[in-house]
Amino acid sequence: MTIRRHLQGAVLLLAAALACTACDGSRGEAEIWRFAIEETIGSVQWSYAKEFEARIEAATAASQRPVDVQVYPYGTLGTSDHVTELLRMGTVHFATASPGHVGKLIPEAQVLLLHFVFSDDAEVNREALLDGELRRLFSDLYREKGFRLLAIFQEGWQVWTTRRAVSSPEDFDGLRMRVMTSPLLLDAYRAYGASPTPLPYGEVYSALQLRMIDGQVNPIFAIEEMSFYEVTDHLTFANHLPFVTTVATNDVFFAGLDADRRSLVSRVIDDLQQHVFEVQTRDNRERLDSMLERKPELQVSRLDAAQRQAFRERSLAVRRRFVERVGPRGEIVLEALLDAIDRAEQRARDAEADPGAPISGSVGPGASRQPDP
Ligand code: 6CS
Repeated sequence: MTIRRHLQGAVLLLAAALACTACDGSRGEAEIWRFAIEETIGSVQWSYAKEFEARIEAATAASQRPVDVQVYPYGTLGTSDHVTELLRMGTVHFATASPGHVGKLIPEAQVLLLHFVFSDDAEVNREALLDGELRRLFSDLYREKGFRLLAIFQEGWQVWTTRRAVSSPEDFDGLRMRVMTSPLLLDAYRAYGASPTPLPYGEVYSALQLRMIDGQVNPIFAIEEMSFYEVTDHLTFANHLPFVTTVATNDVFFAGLDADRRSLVSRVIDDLQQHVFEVQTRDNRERLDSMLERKPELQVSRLDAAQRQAFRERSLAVRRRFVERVGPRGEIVLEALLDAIDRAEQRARDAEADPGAPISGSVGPGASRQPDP
């Protein structure tokens, strides 16, 4: 089915849903906000969107026009690309937009796909993704495409899930690795000698089962709920990249809300940062255990410093490739990300050295710029 036909179908589906809502007297006055996510029911994005729904609906329940947030999980409106297009058209009002897919439309967002740029410490990365300058740059890029950026957050370490063991770049030689559809991911895996294959999320399981691909990469919670572990044998933590997503709203829709509703959205989104960090930490831990219970023969390995260094060295050329592909604005966002990580690492070091000291914002070149991981 073409994207256009699929979108027409999705728009008809939404129109029908809206008509039914209007038929329901108790809901006739409700203002519908549609939130589409790129993951299935039970995922990290699902928890995020459902919490958004609960908080927005509770806050507006007593008002003249309560808000009814409707969450559309992955598949109900098509692939990630379809969801992005529906957000652009204003058919959905809120959506998650992962750089692994939205990087086709906003090439600079692919900076969040570069390997071995982030800290090894998830708390540091959380801080860095809240950095004001980084977010200002991203906000401008999103505005150019008709979106308003609301949040950037991580969902856990990307973990390689493969049929054969991969502890060195040589092990990737010729390996058909499924990647999300942003072009930079082709460079990222070619640098290791792999043969990257872009596919939508919904096609990964059957591609692994049919041996059209040899591996894929995703956080643990996704590997569990999409059952990728059933059709692979090795899980490898290289901690080369956290899975990062963004949340956006349609700019025209958002500008049309009254000031109270806009600040309610901002408040809820800010509060959800902590919520989603806790959800992803818990889900990634618990689901590794549950996968191992179901498939004890699964081989789980964590690369050591020397093994990571071999991958890191290969990955450095991809930073240059990113700037070549994206141009001067790519260089600016890369610098901003590296600076944000440096600052967050410095603050973490200061806090460790003197736990009682006030948090400083001092900056210095940190591990993200150094040749050693
Ligand atoms: O691999 C993917 O395509 C998807 N993975 C996750 C964890 N979220 C959304 C994304 O589209």
